[in-house]
Amino acid sequence: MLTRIDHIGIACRDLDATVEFYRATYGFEVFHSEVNEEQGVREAMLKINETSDGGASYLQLLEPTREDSTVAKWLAKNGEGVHHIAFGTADVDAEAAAIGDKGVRVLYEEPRRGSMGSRITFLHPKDCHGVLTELVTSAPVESPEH
Ligand code: V0V
Ligand code: CO
Repeated sequence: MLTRIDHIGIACRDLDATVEFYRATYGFEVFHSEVNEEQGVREAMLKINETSDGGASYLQLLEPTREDSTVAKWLAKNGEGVHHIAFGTADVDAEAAAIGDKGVRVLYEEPRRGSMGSRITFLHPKDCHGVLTELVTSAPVESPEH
């Protein structure tokens, strides 16, 4: 089951300037930031709300780290803007398999590493009415020490 919007991915040319826009305009603060070399992005997660399944919802601001990355290619063609939407699920493997069985192209054979230790995969935008769609299982919440 897909239970929430995990994040909306927004492609930008200058991460620091875009973070500052979201802070100054809306008051959103950076909850987490990292570089994902495999995906070719430097990213900032701005937490928008908590949800009931242990995950939260974020805006994911994405700046390309190299010219041959998917986000750099997308920016060159479209300019800045909404790049993808990500749905949260407790079981990305099962969801990807079930959606793949419906004829939608799943881009990765096995989910890969996403933001904050999550496991992610993508569905081809051409099979999703033009929307690059990501499926995410967030990292398990660590139980408090006793
Ligand atoms: C490409 N297309 C898109 C699109 N990117 N349509 C909607 N939204 C997008 N973001 C369209 C493009 O306009 C073309 O349509 C067609 O798909 C083929 O695109 P292309 O430019 O030739 O590019 P490809 O085929 O080399 O790559 C497209 C795919 C690629 C979707 C396969 O971007 C990909 O593998 N994306 C998944 C990985 C990713 O995006 N990582 C960055 C975020 P026409 O012109 O033929 O009609 S990383 C992330 O989210 C993380 C780490 C996280 O959440 O934790
Ligand atoms: Co994403």
